[in-house]
Amino acid sequence: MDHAADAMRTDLMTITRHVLNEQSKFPEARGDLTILLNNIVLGCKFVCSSVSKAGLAKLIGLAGETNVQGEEQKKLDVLSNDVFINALVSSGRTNVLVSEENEDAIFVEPSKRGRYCVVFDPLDGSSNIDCGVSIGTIFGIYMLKEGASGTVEDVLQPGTAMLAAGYCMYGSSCTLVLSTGAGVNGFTLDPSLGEFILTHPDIKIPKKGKIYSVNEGNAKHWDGPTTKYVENAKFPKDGSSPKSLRYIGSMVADVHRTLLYGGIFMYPGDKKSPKGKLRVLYEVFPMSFLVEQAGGQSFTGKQRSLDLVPAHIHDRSPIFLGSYDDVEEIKALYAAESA
Ligand code: AFP
Repeated sequence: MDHAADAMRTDLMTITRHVLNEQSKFPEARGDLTILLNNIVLGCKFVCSSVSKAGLAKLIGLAGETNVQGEEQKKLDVLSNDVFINALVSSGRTNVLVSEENEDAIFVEPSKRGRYCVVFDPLDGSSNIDCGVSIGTIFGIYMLKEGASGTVEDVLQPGTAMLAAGYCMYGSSCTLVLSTGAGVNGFTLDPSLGEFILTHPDIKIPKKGKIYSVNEGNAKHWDGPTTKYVENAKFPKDGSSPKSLRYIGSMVADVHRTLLYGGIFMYPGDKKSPKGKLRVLYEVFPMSFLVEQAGGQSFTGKQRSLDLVPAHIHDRSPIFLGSYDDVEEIKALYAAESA
């Protein structure tokens, strides 16, 4: 980033301005999605500020612990969940919410209800908080179907029914990546302005990458196609260079790198956990939506990830996402196995 040039820049594309521009392409739009997204952005700013102060404020620790002043402290993931629920409900535009932190779906009270359902993981990768590794919030947005009253069935929809999805990464900078179904854009929080500024317009994932990203500690339990893919990545038979391995263990950070640099991110099913680890509604779907919008692919080992229909709000699925050609390769290995 050219900071000197930045200081001179006077025409800033903030996320609000960007979303309003998108809205203006739909004359029938009432601005509800814009208001909802604004509230999500507010939640992200709040969590970003809490994450960056976590060490200082002693926010880290077990939920219910007390700090040196004897005050009750909330663990960061509990705090983030409260922040997002409040931001979403107070937007007056939501109906059914699903959070990674809540066992059951949340039904917004009638006076505050709107037309949107939001699925989210308020602080994904929270086991990384204590060592300062990037973590993030992931979200996906559905619209209630015509005549729907707001039940759990309204969120048990395939990923193809999602209207918008995004994540906010709390790392060396705070970056929000968003798609409302017309490409993917990345915004970086300018702390001095308190605004997310468009810094990564129209993100396109490279068609083929040089990186694979997976928890290799699980290799003992992998199925044939995953094992073969990783073997080929390390010892390519076509004379190409081996791929690099990068794995942070924080989905937002691993997917963010994959979007920008290309390659493949995998959390496969294995003999111990046939459905893998990652949750369909608020991890697999939003990230698959973004990767497809950026020109990549997302596959479960059996089908396109966005075609899944979850039976329960916390269902899991294997996932292979990233550069188009790299996902083609794993698809071919699964096809060969079932042939
Ligand atoms: P935590 O929230 O428990 O840290 O889990 C993070 C996560 O859901 C996702 O962000 C990572 O991609 C994945 O789990 C890492 O899982 P492994 O630790 O099993 O590799």
